[in-house]
Amino acid sequence: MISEQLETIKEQLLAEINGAERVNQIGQIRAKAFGKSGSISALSKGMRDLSPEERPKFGAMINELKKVIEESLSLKEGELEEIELKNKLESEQVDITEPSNIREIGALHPIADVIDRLTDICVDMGFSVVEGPEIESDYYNFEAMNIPKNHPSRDMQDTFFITDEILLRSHTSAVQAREMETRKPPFKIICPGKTYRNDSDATHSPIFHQIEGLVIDENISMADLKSMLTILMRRLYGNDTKIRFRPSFFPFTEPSIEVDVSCPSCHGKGCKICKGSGMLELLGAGIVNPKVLEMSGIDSKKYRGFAFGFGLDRTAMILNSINNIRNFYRNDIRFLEQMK
Ligand code: FA5
Repeated sequence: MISEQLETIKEQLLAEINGAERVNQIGQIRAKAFGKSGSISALSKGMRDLSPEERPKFGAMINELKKVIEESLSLKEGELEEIELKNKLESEQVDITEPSNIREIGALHPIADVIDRLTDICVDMGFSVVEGPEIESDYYNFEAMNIPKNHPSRDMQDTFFITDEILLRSHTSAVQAREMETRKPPFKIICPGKTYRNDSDATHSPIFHQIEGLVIDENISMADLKSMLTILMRRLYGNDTKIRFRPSFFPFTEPSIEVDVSCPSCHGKGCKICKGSGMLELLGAGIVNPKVLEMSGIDSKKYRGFAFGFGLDRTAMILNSINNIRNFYRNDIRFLEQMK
């Protein structure tokens, strides 16, 4: 009786194992055979009803059955695992000949790039970075810079006035007085930002960018200013660029200088861009006028200072050999793409 039962269970289990199509079915068949209420476990329990003489014989038959079923399960499991792996590899295959999605790489706008470069060089030299308002009062833009109302030097900068007292700042020098009023010397600051003037040609734009530098300390001299500017220009343009210091005039510095560098378009030979001179004016600078120090509450007997104002658009033109300043403001993607 038990032997018939055993044979039936064996056939059923083997048929199920043969018919299995997925690895997880093998687990289910294993539980069905060897689990607590599994068919082979039930046979083992049935041994209790046999006589002591019959038990060893059927015990050996059950062990043989267990062995056969376990071997078939393992064999089938191996086969199914192999098939599943093969199917998975085939379905997940990557076609390396497919064209890839090329991601566009952006680039900084040349002026933003110049601001970053100059700021990094100045920060290396110990300057702190400050900001000031673009909509400025007449006082900070002109009066505190020793340019009183109706003074002819106001004509040097064709300014956009909003009211009699409020204007779009025409230079970042407006930040000087704001900082001198609040800081205690010695200090070194730079202020990069937008500036506005009623100007427009190949090297002048109504909106442009400057970076203002101001150093206030004891015993400051023209030699400090010239050596600092030389180091700065060399780090920015490399050692080959020609640099020219010229005497100049600004009401807020005395003495004053202007600094020119060789023209990017003709490399010093003279062309339309540089109006035949071979050089482009890049910045104004000088020793801070003692009157400006006093107006901002700094003791001009104890402290001196130097200041400089770089034109950043011109700097970007020279670095990228661009011959028309308007290109920076046209937002032409083809122009910007060349900057990568
Ligand atoms: C000034 O603006 C002074 N505040 C600079 C200064 C600062 C002098 C501190 C002394 C001490 P200037 O007007 O020369 O100076 O302008 C400085 C630079 O700004 C110029 O050399 C030029 O590179 C740039 N610049 C002036 N106007 C324009 C414009 N319309 N478009 C583009 N760049 C300009």
